[in-house]
Amino acid sequence: MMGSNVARSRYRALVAEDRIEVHYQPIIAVRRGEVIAIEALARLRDGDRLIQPDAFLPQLTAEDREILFQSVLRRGIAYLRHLAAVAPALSLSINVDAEVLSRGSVSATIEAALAAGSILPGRLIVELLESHEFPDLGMARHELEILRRAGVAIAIDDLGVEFSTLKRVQRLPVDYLKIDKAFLADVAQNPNDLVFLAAFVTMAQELGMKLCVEGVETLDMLDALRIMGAPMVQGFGIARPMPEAALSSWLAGGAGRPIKGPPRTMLGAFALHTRWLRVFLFAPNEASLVHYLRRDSKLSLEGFLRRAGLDRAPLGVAYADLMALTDQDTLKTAAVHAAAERVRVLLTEAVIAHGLSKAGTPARAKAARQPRQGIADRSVRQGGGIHRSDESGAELIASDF
Ligand code: G
Ligand code: MN
Repeated sequence: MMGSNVARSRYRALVAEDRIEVHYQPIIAVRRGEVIAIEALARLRDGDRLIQPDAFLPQLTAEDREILFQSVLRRGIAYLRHLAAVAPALSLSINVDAEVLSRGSVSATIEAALAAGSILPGRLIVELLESHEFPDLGMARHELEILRRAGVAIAIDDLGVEFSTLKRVQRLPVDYLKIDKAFLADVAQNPNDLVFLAAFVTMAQELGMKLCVEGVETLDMLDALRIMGAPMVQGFGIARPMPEAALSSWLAGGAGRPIKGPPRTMLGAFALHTRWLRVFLFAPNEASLVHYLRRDSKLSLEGFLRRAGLDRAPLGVAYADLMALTDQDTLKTAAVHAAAERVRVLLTEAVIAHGLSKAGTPARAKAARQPRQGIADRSVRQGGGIHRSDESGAELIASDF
């Protein structure tokens, strides 16, 4: 192990020598099942070793990190140009922290790089990292405003942790939220964590902002997020960050296809019931309640439970009880709520008992246990597996609201 001071000067020297490599991780639009952006992620090359940002970033000064940013930007734009024939509309995400942004030259660097590469500003996303506070908030805001006016999208990265607070969303010129992977990480043990993601989805819709959920590692997570209407996702389950050559062949692997239909996994079923509960809790009047809550509505779990062979299980019985209550002429709200809570508790238990990615066919479960190979490779892009709309008349749940 290198001592920390040795490592620090080594990392700084690598940046100064531009021993920087960029890997790219795809971001997919969930409903279309298509790659719409790639995030540029910096690595440092030291002989055989490829050093990851969590190791080197804390060791660099703001000045080093600005040099790093400039290099990643230049390489990313060159790569977009290289991809022009395969992916002419692909967007590029690059990361910048609050200290670098406060130095006041990021917007000029970006405008020059875009002009030099003939890339439209609308294809660039600047992700503001969670790692630092602003030494000069006025300057940083000024920089962001220039970029926004030019048409560059501004994202809050890793929203919900460290310095990526809701206050930044409220007060900075931001139009894109990237939700930290912490909100998904424990969802197999705590499916109720999806409530936070549902709240972020609603917030982005109401604010007219784009939204990407990070850390999508399994099919279940993708299924649940699709049901919840999350517009974009990123994570090892879709694809790992890759060097240029690997990403180019990954992109050449085929066009995306829409991901549709009812939930395929227990976590997806849980997400659907969470939506049902939101409608129940927030619907403005009884007429709309009855419309949405019924057994034949888009929010119905009946088909899922039947296909999963659970209609006679306690969960299925509890769901039938809930539906019987919604069939009544006058809704008994307290009773409906209690029955819905029981369904939620049983679904929680079922998610925990099944573990992630075991609700599908064996092939599906296997695919999800090997996220390295990528869910999207197999099922989104090539049409096999879990997302194929293999039931005739499948509803496009996610787009109904
Ligand atoms: O949000 P941020 O820019 O920090 O995210 C990018 C980092 O997160 C990269 O270092 C990438 O390797 C990592 N990452 C991307 N997808 C996943 C995932 O699904 N799970 C985990 N644990 N890390 C991921
Ligand atoms: Mn990022």
